[in-house]
Amino acid sequence: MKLAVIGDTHLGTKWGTPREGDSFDQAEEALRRAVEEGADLILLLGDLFDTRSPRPEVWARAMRIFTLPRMGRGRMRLVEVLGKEEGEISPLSLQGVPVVALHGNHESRTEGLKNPVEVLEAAGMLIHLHRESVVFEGPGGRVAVHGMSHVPERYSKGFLQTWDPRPVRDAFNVLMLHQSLGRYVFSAEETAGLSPEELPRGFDLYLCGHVHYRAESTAWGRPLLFPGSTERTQLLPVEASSRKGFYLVEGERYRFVELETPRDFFYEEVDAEGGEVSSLERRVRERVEALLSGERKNRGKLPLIRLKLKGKLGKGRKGDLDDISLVEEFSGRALLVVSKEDLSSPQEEARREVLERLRDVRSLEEMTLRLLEKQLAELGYSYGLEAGSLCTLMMEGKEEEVEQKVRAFVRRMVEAELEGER
Ligand SMILES: [Mn+2]
Repeated sequence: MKLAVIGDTHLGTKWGTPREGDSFDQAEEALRRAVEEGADLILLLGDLFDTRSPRPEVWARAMRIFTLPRMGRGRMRLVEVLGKEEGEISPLSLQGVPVVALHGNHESRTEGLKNPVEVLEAAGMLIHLHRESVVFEGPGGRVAVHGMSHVPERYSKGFLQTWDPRPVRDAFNVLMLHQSLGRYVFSAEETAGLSPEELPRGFDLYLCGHVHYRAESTAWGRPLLFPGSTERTQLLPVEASSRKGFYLVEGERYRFVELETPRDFFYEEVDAEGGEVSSLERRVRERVEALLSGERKNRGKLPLIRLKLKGKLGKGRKGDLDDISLVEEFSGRALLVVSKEDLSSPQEEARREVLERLRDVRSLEEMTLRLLEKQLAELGYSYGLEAGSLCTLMMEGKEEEVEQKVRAFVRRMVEAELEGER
């Protein structure tokens, strides 16, 4: 029995740009090749679409792609459904090569509203799982697919625990999720609510979407696979160094099938090295020319080149660097994405310092407190009068109490002065 495992396809991403066809080309290739390779079941790990309400143009292209497995040669029979009402499963989705899918964070909608993956289910294109399981039987035996669609990271552990999926006896058990998992996260800003050690044990294969780069790990001694997205969405260095594709799994064995449709992607960092804007622009041009004349895999599409400019300009402002003209200049030969966030200049540096100092003072209350502390320190008498508590009292509107404290403080101060004179 052969399973095809496809990660986030993000259909419709980059709509209205020269890259708007990419997500469709790659999803189409993945599904078509899964069918051609003889997959008995296709598993989609969520974020099929880039948005929760795709436009009709995206739907039209998506429908043609999801029709492909319906026309494949199917050998699987649905034998059991757990947690799901059988009426939700269209007989059409059991024809050809069945597709079982999760929805991802990009498709999540409020409870009670239909998300686009559920719409595909209603159209008989696939079976949608959210804390539910389906069991199929084919020539190679039984396979039980257990799936939890995306939930906010802080709930993932709890939702998984209350669902409490159990492996089905005498079947090859697959557990699929769309979450960050331990050190496998979508981005550095995200913290996983669940780690691979916290996954329930006893499954033969663990699959996870959401993470956009391909990764392989283990959970309870079994493979834990992250096929990664079929489309490049983040343009990070990790996406430049890894290929896009999907997994074919047969029992204990699995292999990664590389896609041929993705355009080449290069990630380059160019340091200003204290030079002028014109010299940085010249170095950017040289770097792009070198990439364009170098080794390429897909010459049928313009390559995507992300240029991360960094370091400090000797003079001028980074606004002087005309990235729009650069993008234009190469538009017939490459798709350039220029990021200037990590580039700085003497002027911008000074402005950043002021902003940082302002950020230090987090609120008006804090500013008041600082002033009060400073003035008390200048008086040289700190005992009996603590700026923090005075400030709190004032904020709470207890001016009378503040006045009493200050009076008592002044009295003690005067007494101390007199004491000293005696
Ligand atoms: Mn995604």
